[in-house]
Amino acid sequence: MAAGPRPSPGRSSVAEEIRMDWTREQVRALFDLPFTDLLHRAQTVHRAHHAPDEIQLCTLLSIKTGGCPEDCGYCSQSAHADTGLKAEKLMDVDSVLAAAAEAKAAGSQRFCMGAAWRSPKDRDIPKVAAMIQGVKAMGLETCMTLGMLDAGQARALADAGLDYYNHNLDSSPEYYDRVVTTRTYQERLDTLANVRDAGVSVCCGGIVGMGETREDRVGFVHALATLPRHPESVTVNALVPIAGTPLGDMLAGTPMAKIDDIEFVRVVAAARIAMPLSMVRLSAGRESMSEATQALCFLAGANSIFTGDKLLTTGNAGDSADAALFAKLGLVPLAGEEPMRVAAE
Ligand code: SAM
Ligand code: DTB
Ligand code: SF4
Repeated sequence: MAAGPRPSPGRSSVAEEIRMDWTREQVRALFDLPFTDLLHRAQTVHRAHHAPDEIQLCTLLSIKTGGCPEDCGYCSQSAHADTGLKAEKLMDVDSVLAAAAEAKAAGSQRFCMGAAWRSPKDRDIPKVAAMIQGVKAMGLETCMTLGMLDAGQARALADAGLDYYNHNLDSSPEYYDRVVTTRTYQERLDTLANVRDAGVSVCCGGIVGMGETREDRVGFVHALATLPRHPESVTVNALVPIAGTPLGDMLAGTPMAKIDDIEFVRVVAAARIAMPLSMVRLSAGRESMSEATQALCFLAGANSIFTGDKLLTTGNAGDSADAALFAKLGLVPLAGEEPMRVAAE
């Protein structure tokens, strides 16, 4: 194979400052590194900022399931999909707090509450605020993902004490309208800005394996790494293909039905290098990932997972499988602080 000059993947010193000026070429060059070089660099950056054996544990709960007006092509909860999922009303506060208490007892550190909304109605905010206050009072970090927020709604959640808001860019700007047509990339960016301005920490990531190209994966990591401030948490989901969703049906039986494991690890590694202080969460799709692939993701800088046997509507690895994996790999729950949160204090 010809060994010609490669474009530089940016500076390699771990002392480099946190940069929001990554060029797309630099991110592409990271993806193009030989796998062992990429992993070495990601692990070096990781160790400069994070304890390599500590993994943050987060638990998800769907507080309002199904019947969503948006047409996200991957989602079981879209009213446009034909997944047979029954739409439910917003849960009552006590049931949410009971689920949070269970998560806390199982060792979880953050409780993430998701609603299948395009955006919350102002009349929903007091109930959601009560959930935030109750979960926080248990000593859990709180995260909500409720769709688009205007500035006032973001401030109301901040006033209730919300720690994190999850709102994903999901893919590259170019691929986005192949995935969802009922909103724009710019609307996602606007909500992220409202969340930031309200002083709530940002959880933002996306999905790999939706039939996108390598260049879309480059564009996705580049979009995250060039936000005005890196997200404190970055979720990397592998598509869970769901029958009755446009993407689940489009990819079924094709070679793209499952993302290549090594390519998935490359996305994790590129995210780690481009956003050194962020917590990188190995998110949906872990249930069908081998232990070896998950171990490679941890080596590539992933340091957060969703625990428990359910995500929002689909299955997750489960506590006993995770306990066995942690024991095998010598991993422990996060004990130290999250670097970006410390930096902000
Ligand atoms: N409705 C809110 C929104 O879209 O922002 C919050 C909930 S939504 C389910 C949160 C994220 O879950 C999506 O942005 C997407 O990244 C991820 N997700 C949803 N369905 C998925 C699937 N089938 N496979 C992988 N990730 C998925
Ligand atoms: C994120 O990026 N992944 C989580 C969380 N944010 C809300 C959701 C994964 C959902 C997987 C499909 C489901 O369970 O419905
Ligand atoms: Fe609705 Fe969120 Fe699912 Fe899109 S991802 S259909 S906004 S619940």
